[in-house]
Amino acid sequence: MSSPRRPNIVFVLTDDHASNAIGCYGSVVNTTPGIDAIAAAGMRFDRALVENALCTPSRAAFLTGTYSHTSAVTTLATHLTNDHETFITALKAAGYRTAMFGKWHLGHGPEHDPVGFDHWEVLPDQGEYFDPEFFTPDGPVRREGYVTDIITDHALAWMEAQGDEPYCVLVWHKAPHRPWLPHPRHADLFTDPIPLPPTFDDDYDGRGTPAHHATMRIADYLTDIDLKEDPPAELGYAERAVWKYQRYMQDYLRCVAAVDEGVQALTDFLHEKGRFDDTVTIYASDQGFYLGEHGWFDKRFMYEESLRMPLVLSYPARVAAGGSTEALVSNVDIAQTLLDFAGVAAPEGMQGRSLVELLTAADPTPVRDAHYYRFYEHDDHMHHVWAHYGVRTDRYKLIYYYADGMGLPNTGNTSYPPEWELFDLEKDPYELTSVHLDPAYADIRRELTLKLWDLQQDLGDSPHPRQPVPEGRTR
Ligand SMILES: [Ca+2]
Repeated sequence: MSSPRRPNIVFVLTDDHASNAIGCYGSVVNTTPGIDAIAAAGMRFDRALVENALCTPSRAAFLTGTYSHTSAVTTLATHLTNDHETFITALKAAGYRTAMFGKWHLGHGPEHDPVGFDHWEVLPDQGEYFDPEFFTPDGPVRREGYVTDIITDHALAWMEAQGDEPYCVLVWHKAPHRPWLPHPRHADLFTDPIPLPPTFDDDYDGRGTPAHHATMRIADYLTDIDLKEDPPAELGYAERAVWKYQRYMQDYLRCVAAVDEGVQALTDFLHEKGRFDDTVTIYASDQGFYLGEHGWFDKRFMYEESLRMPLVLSYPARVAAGGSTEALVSNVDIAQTLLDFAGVAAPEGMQGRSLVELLTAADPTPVRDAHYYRFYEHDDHMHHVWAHYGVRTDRYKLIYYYADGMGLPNTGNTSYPPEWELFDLEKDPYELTSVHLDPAYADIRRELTLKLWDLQQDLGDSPHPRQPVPEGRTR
């Protein structure tokens, strides 16, 4: 008896696409029929969390199946060295055809160029929206057109050329990353007022210094380049903030519209070829994003909007349609999940979990009881978010801002006293009031402090020297 055909893998990753701007996650600001169709044909993950809410480290986590301290890709300035094994190198060694199109952002040159791919064409660093240059093994090429469309079209052409052998293609978009330049064909979308999120006027009362200190407020920190036009002169501060939100969201959502069309084109192609059912199709973003929640744009914080990435996956041959799960899953899990579906052993040292049982079993065992997060870029010159780490369980979140750049690149030198925050997500889903000093939460705080300490030991990370050793543990 011949074994079942190994699945194709089509992995679409976007940059900074928040769940709150995806229809199947309940968006009230836009629709995304292409992405929603993947969820409808498979599984929607409602608690897919990143281990570091920043472009470069998150990409490394997806590829290597490891946390930032293991890959050594902690900030935007630390790039992935290509001696690492990834799910791509493992798939290629197992006979898969492999290709990469789009945003790489893991460094360039002999030590950092993509490895394990039969074909690759990647944007230099952040890349450009219009007439972008791509780096390829044969040198740089400039292509006319809109970046999202070019990435999709080139991926489709490569898929068409693969014939019947199993392949894995990464379609990793730049969009909808700042500065949010949409295609002119979408210029008429989102001209009606876009609803404000409930925490748009957040004044950060109830949180520590870091939320006050960050410079991500839409009202104050979006630039002329972001907004592309000046607010009407007669507007007061509050009205101007709403005007900027509307301007920001229009361009952001128009960029998403092109992404969703590209996703639709990819799944249309798979359906036409009769391959949708035995293809693992994934849509995810490298982290979440603030779409006016807490008054912010951008990411970085361990708060829900940036911690949580959208993640939907279809594979009709093995995964039932229309499912959703609140299991705590992570971007470090994707590498092992894809290898497991392909029947390829994960390289030693990967630190995630395969989600195949969660995706296919009627009564799966829990994936994990707590998620570990760490953000390293301390007080950078643009966003001024403090470095921090923490743990999130089903109900609670503990965050430690150790307030130190630790000499890492792209981090500030200023030093502040460390601070803690603790949130009860059941009672306070918007994370407006830290209960770290509330005596009613003393037991929870103690338990989570131990959980965080133990997770760091288990994963091979080290608590910051400033953090006191919890009772019952040693450094
Ligand atoms: Ca990103």
